[in-house]
Amino acid sequence: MTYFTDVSHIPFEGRSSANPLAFKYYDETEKVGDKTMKEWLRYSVAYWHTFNEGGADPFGAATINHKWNHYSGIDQAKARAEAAFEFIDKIGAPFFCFHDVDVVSQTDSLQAFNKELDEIVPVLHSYMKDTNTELLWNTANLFIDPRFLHGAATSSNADVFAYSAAKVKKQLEIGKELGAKNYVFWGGREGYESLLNTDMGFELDNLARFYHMAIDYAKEIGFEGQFLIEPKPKEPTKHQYDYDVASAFAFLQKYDLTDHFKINIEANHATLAGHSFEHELHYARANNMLGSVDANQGDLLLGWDTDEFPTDIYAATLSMYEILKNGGLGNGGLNFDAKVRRTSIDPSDLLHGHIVGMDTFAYGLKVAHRLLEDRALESIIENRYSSFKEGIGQDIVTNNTDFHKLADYAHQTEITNISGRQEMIRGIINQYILETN
Ligand code: XUL
Ligand code: CO
Repeated sequence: MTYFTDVSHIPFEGRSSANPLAFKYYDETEKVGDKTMKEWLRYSVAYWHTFNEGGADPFGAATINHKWNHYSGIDQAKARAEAAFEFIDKIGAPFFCFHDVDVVSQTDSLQAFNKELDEIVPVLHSYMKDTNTELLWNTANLFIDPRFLHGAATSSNADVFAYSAAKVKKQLEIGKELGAKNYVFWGGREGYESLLNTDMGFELDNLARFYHMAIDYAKEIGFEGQFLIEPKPKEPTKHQYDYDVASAFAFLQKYDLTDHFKINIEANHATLAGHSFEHELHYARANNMLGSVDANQGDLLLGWDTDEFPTDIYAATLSMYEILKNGGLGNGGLNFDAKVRRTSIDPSDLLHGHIVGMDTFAYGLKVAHRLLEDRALESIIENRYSSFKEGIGQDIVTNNTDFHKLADYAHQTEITNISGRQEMIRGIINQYILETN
């Protein structure tokens, strides 16, 4: 069956095109520096939001009723996979991502669930081959099942810890089979609702034990994907342990896990943590922890994770700037962890959401590349720190001084500061955004 009947594929038509079902900026073959857009951006379609989502919100039922969701059991899983790969092929994304419960229906027994997975995985594999699509990451959903009421790997119930391990074990096996580039841990229930009944230190020790066992198992079966932690400060849990990049990094350092993990940064999670997207990317890059990106945007007027498709060219420019400074995303990619609004009820709205997201980051990539090539910001930053290039500054960075020498120096020196030039920089960025072709 064909579900997306409007087009056979989304072409690149350039900035003057008036065709809403065409890319204006994303030309997958266009070279930006030494790589093509396709290679830099590594776009991925999120199975859950694109094919399972019905548009329900805390106050209203589902509004979106796509034809591929009119089935049940394994027929449902197969119809959804058929629609998914028709879409992925037409939009031209090289990757996709899924949770276990996205590709088959949640069932109460682990045995029945795994049996359905065993049935759908070869179907996914064959579509992947036919459409030349790769798996950016898969993950076990450790938050939706009522069993996870106290958490998963941080549950106060050891049986739930074991159940969580069984779910991750299965996904690592599937990841290996499908050649997953990464495995994501997002700990929606790994946190606490009340400190009054919580032993945080114990829960964090258990979380680390869980991750070490996952690493051991991956090694045992030859799973070669990169492990990723996806921070989020809250929602659904009041306080999530992987609050932001900084707290995830501190956790990984404490438990000797930095060699095995990188971070998957989601824009809307950064917003909820009170950070900008580029802050989180910069923090990860500075610590060699930037792994992958969930590309979306939030709404500053709403206090929850609205998971909108990214349309903000300014934010996309600054985030692509960080990604280029990082030399790209390695095994990672830009995964559209984004959903259309509940009023966008047609299959074609899914195409429009991805088109605008892919065009936004393609444009951001071009602007960021020009900024870097011209050293437009780099030369300002270099100048700002120039006092460390010679004299006392050089002594500091080469470890050739101490508090005695610094104090002697300070007593004899009149300090003169230079301007930070923020307004000028904002003007330069605007100019680059407006004048990129
Ligand atoms: C939830 C979220 C998840 C993770 C994967 O906010 O972002 O979909 O990306 O579990
Ligand atoms: Co996400």
